[in-house]
Amino acid sequence: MKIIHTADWHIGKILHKQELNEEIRLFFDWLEAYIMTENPDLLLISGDIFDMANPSNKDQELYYSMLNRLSKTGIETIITGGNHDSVSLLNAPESILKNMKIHVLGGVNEDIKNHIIPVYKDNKLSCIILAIPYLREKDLKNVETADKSDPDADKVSLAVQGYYDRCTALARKLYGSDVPVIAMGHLFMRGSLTSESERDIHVGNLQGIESKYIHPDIAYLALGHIHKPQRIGGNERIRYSGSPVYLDFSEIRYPKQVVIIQIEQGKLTIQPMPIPKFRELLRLSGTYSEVSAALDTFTNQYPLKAFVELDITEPGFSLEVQQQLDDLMEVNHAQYKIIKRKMSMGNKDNLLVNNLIQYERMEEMTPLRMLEILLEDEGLDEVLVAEIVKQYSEIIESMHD
Ligand SMILES: [Mn+2]
Repeated sequence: MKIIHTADWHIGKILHKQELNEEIRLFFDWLEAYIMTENPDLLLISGDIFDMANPSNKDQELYYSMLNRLSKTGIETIITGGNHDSVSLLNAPESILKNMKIHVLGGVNEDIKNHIIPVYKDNKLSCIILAIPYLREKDLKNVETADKSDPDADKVSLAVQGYYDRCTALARKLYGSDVPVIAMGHLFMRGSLTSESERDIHVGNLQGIESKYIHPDIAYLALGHIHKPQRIGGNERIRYSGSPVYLDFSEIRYPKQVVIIQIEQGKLTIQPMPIPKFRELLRLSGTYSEVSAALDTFTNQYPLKAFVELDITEPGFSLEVQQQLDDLMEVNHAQYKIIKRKMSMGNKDNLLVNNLIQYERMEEMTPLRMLEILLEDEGLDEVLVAEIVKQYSEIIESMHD
């Protein structure tokens, strides 16, 4: 049995006013072609299907047409909701998707049996999937916590552990202990390396969940939430597949991938599989002339036009440079598009000018970041700031539910 693990598609994501659906489309083509050649049996998508809880009709069209293509390949698919997803939006087509071998679990179901999916190959039970979506605080309220004796453990970690333990135990009870259990999750694990494109990842759990809380019977934990592909704590069995396309300039240093899990006679082999790069995200910094020289020699090697971020520092204030930069932003170049610019001229004596130039970044700021700046300005104690930010994030998060 062969399984593909992916997550964090973020259909509808907009980066500095630019849609990223073109690269998602190319990823879908690649994924479909891979499935047709390699014939995997199962596809796991661990949350954050859409970037927003209320995706546009166009974004939904992209999603459903992909589900249709997946169904035509014959693969079985399991989709769980992430913190960006609307539970009811994902669940709405549940009954029709079931006929297409697509299971969708947008949120926590009252009957935990619904989160346990046996997967068969040639009429033989091959593995059991614990299809667990993003766990919201309200889902964890009534969970029997696993180990009350550990004084260092935080409540969220214990409740998450309790929930996974309950599902694992029920899976064992229903299907015996001979087949591997594979769990899905949309969690923030302790020790994971984040980028700038995850939104409010620390909600309810600042430290993240330690891998020791993951039940030893879970042979593989297919994670979503963090966009950089990685193992947790050097552990092969706990992995983030990462997002399939670049969602932010902070992600440019690492390659994108899906994870392939093979099960043979109950044994797992885990292998990352690189996804081709569809678009270059290029960060250029230096003086105006250095940056424009770099742009002059730039050659795009990827199917889509490169997106460029400029970070320009000039030794002194110059209207001429300001004008040249404005003109550069307007150029419709065949190889690249400048989608973001930062500029500072001189230093202390031009503080006011710099503030004015930076002002446009305000519109790119999230409300959370503004709150942080405000609190920083107030000179409040760090612990208090963290607590206010956490409570604020929880309120915002509950509004997305
Ligand atoms: Mn995400």
